Amino acid sequence: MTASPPSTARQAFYDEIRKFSMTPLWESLSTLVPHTPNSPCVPARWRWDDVLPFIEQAGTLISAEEAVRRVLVLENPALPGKASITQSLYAGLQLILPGEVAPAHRHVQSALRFIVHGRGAYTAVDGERTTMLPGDFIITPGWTWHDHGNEGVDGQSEPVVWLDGLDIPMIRFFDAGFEEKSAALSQRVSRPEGNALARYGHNLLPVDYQPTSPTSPLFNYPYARTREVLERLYRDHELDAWHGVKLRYVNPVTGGWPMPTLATFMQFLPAGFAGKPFRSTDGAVYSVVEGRGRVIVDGQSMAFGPKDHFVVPSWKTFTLHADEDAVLFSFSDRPVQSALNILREEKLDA
Ligand code: 1HN
Repeated sequence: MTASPPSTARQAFYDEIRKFSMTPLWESLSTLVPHTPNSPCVPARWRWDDVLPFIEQAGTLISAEEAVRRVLVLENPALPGKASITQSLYAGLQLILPGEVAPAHRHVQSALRFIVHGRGAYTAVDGERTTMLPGDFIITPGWTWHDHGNEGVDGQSEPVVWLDGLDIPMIRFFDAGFEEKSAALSQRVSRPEGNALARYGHNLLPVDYQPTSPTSPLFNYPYARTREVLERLYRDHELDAWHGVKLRYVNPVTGGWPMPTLATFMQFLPAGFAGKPFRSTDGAVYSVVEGRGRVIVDGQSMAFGPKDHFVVPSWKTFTLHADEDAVLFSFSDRPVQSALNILREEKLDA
């Protein structure tokens, strides 16, 4: 890849033009325009058993209110200091303890929440609260007011941990980030819980409904429903040799992705599943909901179990294997790559 070092005359020339903020393209052309994608990111896994004690410790060191968001960022080991799990994606694990509030704010970045552990926290988005239950996929659209709290459910209160997925690196890339803090700690509730699900979650829409944003107005996709569909389709033999039973979440208004920048998926791998190799240009972050198995990325095997997280970088060939019935949530930057017409994927047969 790298050619021989430049001659003394050329190097002197490069040093000279450097002072005028110029650089020779021919020394970096093959890196700038790679023959095939060559992600600097590495496959990585965060075991729940390793992570949980640190999350608990963070809970003793700082409150949700002081932290604003008490999150341990999942950083790609090859991108230290970048708060990125891939070049385009941010992921973190957020903790909210019973009685705590994470104050209201809004920002251009879109966020997804995937509930990993505990029941009874809520998130409020633009005046509507939704209770978070494990396996729920919840959306905070860009520039919507949001705050979180933990008041418990069914008289029980426990620490709640969720995966945050955001498009932070993309927004940073475009230098397009804005943020605003609310004067109120928690926003005023203006609609009853379940209103969005009633309006948008039943293959019906209010007759005069006009979308006001590209993001799905359905902001909680409950796990109970998702799980039932996976089970049903598995019974109906809809198993893909690469993906098992894999579904994409949709915006019910458009049939497109629920979020403009992030794609989300849920898949079921039956016990004994040994997937065929797959690669795509959208690297993906996985949250394991149920079951144990392995992901093998470029020959590197990573075992996974419930509440573990792992990342598969762009264009790395990988296979999924399940020792037990397994359910995996994942997200990627697929909507952006599709919009730019650069998405490529390959189901390999080897
Ligand atoms: C944010 O607003 C949340 O609202 C979580 O819970 C993680 C990471 C970076 C910037 C904003 C939240 C975030 C974030």
